[in-house]
Amino acid sequence: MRPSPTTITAAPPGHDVTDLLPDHDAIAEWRGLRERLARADRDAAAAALAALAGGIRRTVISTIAGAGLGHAGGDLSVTDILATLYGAVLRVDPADPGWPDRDRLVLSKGHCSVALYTTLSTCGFFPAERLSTFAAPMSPLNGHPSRRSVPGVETSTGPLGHGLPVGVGIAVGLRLRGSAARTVVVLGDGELQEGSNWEAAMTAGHRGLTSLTAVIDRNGLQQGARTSATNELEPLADKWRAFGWEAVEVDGHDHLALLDALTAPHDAGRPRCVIARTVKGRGVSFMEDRVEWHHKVPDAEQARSALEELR
Ligand SMILES: Cc1ncc(C[n+]2csc(CCOP(=O)(O)OP(=O)(O)O)c2C)c(N)n1
Repeated sequence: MRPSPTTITAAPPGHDVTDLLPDHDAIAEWRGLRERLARADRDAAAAALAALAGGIRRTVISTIAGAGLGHAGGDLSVTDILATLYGAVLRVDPADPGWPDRDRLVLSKGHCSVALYTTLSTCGFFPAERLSTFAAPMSPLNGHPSRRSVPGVETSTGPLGHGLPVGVGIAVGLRLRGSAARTVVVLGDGELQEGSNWEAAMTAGHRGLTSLTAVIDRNGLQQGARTSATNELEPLADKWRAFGWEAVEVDGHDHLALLDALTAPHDAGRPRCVIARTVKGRGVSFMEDRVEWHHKVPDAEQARSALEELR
């Protein structure tokens, strides 16, 4: 059994609390992928992004099973969104995570940190071996991401409803500095029931933040219930449009549809909302669209079976 955090006085061996160093081999591999994607035809690009997402999904399952903690359902629904963004869209440099003109990604549904950590380590922001320390005492890889301890994490998140307001502030700040960098905020659909999102959406529309994109992981489930049972969100696209945004709906597991939605030029003066229709637990049949997998942890046999399906 893991000791309670209050009994820990020093970092256990192997759990370094200092900054994580970039993984140069993984960075080189990721750069190669970006170059191949830039030259690839659409079929080849789709296959490369599917392979990237498949690897992330498998690591998500083994990381959660190993830690005995995590949010498998939401991690698996957001994986294709993160894989497309980091594989082909965001201008970031894992060797220089603080590059001032980098694009910013805010994972507002911070409970899905394992999907983010796995994606970041796959791009070389830090070595993948460190994922095995996820949620262990003194590990920088907390259950919710911290911008102070993990390279590539732009905003500490976990309390739902904060990512978009912070993302609006980031986008305004970048614009004031004359930077062309984009800000992308990935939100859960259940999270949209927090009113702060709509204040932020109103501000972004009013200010015409064309450098801001919100991506909604529209899996229809939240913790313990369907979003529609708790507080109906539809007509969701119309709501964003009414706040001065352009809104598009795509299949959130179709990498090319995501790529198109995330790279098309914005309408003049409007932020964009991409409503990505997803399946919670995507890729693992016994997790798909099952509310209990919001934060249930697979036992050894379930993890084996999930990994088998994800091969
Ligand atoms: C302000 C706040 N209230 C409650 C929670 C607890 N909580 C964590 S995840 C979650 C459900 C989120 O649903 P959704 O945004 O749809 O995420 P997904 O289904 O994609 O995992 C809740 C209520 C929280 N993290 N923050």
